[in-house]
Amino acid sequence: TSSASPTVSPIPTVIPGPSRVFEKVGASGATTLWVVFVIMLLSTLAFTWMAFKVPVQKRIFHVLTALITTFATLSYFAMATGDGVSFAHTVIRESHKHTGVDTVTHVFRQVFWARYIDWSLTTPLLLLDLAFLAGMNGASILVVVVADVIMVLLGLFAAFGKNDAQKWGWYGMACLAYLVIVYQLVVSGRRAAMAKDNSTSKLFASIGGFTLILWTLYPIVWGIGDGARKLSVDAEIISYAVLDVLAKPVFGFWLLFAHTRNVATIEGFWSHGLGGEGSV
Ligand code: RET
Repeated sequence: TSSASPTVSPIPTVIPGPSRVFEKVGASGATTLWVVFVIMLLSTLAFTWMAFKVPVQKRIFHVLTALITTFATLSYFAMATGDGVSFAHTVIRESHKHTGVDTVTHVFRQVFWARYIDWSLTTPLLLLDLAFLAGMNGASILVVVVADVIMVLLGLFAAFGKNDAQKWGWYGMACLAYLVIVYQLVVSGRRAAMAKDNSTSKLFASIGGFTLILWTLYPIVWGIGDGARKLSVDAEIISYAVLDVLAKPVFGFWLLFAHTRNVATIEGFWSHGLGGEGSV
């Protein structure tokens, strides 16, 4: 008796309420975080061991580099165990002209804020590595380090932006801060390095170039991941993992081996009776 009658227009019994979407870490992301934790830990041990092999006056690059991977080890431990992460909440409203129904979707995406704490401490230390290698002046070092801290903190605000205007507003300002860093390295850094010996200026050119290429990939990953939400949380974790391993341990081993070799060459040069002081 209650079967559908053709004269009664169908009324939806459930009016769709706001829907919720959760974007969070999966198995591949979790494994990646643990793998990078182990890589950072082993690198820290290696850098610390290398530091003890050189006299204390020549340890500055070893100490900087070991500190960088120490912070990364701690941050990856936090992320791998589910610490240092929160959900960023954004509301997406869509109006569907054909149905006249507006839909509201609440998107909750995991943001690993531990990364930003890590970057706010480690990227200044990476810049100090480059600045000391080049022999940059104090004013330039101050500018590059402060611009870097501003960049990372604005990136953190952008990641938790409530709407597109906020998110991309912070992102744009962070990119300007990044341009200040690029300028300082390419102009002040290179000028300072050119005034040093040939092998140091060559090393600065190659390791500085490597740094600029890698660092430029971070805002790109951010833009596709946290920004446009086109990358899954796992894909984002894996992308940053590759970049982090290149920017910290690989950068560190390269710098320490190349610089130690340079110092040895220069000292050999001076000790062969050509006079002067081979201070590097
Ligand atoms: C953010 C988003 C906002 C715009 C810009 C960014 C740049 C980040 C960079 C990070 C570098 C990290 C490194 C980590 C080492 O392990 C914050 C992603 C410009 C350059 C080198």
